[in-house]
Amino acid sequence: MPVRSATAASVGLLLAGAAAAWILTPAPSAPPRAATVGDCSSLAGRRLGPARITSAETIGPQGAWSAAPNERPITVAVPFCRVQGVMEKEMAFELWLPQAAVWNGKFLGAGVGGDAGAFNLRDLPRGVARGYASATTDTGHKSSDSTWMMGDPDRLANYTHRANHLLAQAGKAITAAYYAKAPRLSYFIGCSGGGRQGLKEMQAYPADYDGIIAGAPGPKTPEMTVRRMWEILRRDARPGLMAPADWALIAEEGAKTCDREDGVADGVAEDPQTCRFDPAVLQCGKERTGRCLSAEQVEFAGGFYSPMKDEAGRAIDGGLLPGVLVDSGRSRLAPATFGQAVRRDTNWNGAGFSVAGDLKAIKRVMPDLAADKTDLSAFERRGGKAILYHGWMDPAVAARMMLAYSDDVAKTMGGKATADRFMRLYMVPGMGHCAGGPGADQFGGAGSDAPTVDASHDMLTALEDWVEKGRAPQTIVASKITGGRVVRTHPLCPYPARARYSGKGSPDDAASYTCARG
Ligand SMILES: [Ca+2]
Repeated sequence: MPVRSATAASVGLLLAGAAAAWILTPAPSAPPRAATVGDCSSLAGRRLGPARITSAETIGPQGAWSAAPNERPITVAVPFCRVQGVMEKEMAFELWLPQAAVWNGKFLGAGVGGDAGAFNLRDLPRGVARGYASATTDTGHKSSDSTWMMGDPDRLANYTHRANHLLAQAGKAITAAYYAKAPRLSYFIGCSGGGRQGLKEMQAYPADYDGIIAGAPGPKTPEMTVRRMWEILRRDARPGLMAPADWALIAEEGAKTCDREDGVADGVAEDPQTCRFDPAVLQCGKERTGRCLSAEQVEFAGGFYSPMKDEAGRAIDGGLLPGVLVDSGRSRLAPATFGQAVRRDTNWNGAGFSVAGDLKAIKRVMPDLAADKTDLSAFERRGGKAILYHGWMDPAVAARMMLAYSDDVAKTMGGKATADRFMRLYMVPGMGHCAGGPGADQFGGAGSDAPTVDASHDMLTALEDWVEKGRAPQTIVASKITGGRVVRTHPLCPYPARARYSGKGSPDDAASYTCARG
């Protein structure tokens, strides 16, 4: 089995941290030349599907090549044709085409997280190395533009759903022109906002992709964005009440309690849903000395773990699981959404925000932001297959939202067994948002190959086997990599199964566990 060198897969790019100032080469003035198979430069200037190609150049093998000045360099092992272009007015895209002799005959769309505005430059080289024609879009704005959500309904629609649908059309058309042959199969991969894009493709454009991997997708993104804003305003209203160490204490104690409850103290909880943890046990008093919280802190912090309620007392979400660290990062997407998209105000300071009112408003101005459609019969009828995954310890996209969506799909599609025929969900113990945390977080989801590339370690390979050979994915063994070495393996079980420790062997070895239901 092929073993590849492990990469430290921080998916920072997917979290909208990357500010890729992308400068497109102007379209050449010369008329398009007739294309011949595998002739890269002949693509420049052509219009194919919804795409206008602005640049096409061969990138040769080299040790350190950067797609943009502020992007991390990658090793180019095999040459590829780099196509850059625009769809409609402003949706920029990249399509990387391996040489015809090594093309696997397939197309890969790579999603982008956060508020997009950048390219997924991790899954592009990964796709090319596997022989895929691989494409990504910024969805129509640059992350350097901090006011892109102001007022333009087209931009909001492109971001919420249109850009990736057009990417599938453009990418397939250019791929077909380059190889003189249409791709036989198409796949999509993404996490966070990129996962939401994957769900959206499956729900709204079921003919675009044969296989989809969607990580931490946040089906109910409007509700989730309201929670982020609600959290920010709630914290701002009580400055100085909670130090970072206080939040950490609650998360650590919660995680410790839930870790032990699954029968093996290995640093991660198999299923924190079944775990009971009340932050009140941390209240300073006779029984609790040393690190402890005041009654006021316990009440305040506990509110973040409870379901968020609207002004009429109706629960909008399921709250956070014990052990999750309340996210101290300031989402810029939530204030931009409610300031710019809803109120058309770049200087909005939170005034007038209400859970019920702003939830209604966000659904009005971004009607396609939610990716919670549960009738997936069109996707299923075409033979489409989907693998979803989610970190149990995700502070940004609550795990309960993922479970609820999975259950709702099963209900709509006629039961869990029917849904299992085309969709599997893997909950990842001890993993945060897309990656990171104490758990084993390398399994070939979005961002990088697993250290072992086969169907029982690498999700993209598992999905290929499902689509192409009819072999449904089973247990996937995730790895934890520290200092370039695999230091721990752990089985990911198809939900609702969970890993059970056999009672013997190292808790850090996947072989010491079996997947079981209940
Ligand atoms: Ca445990």
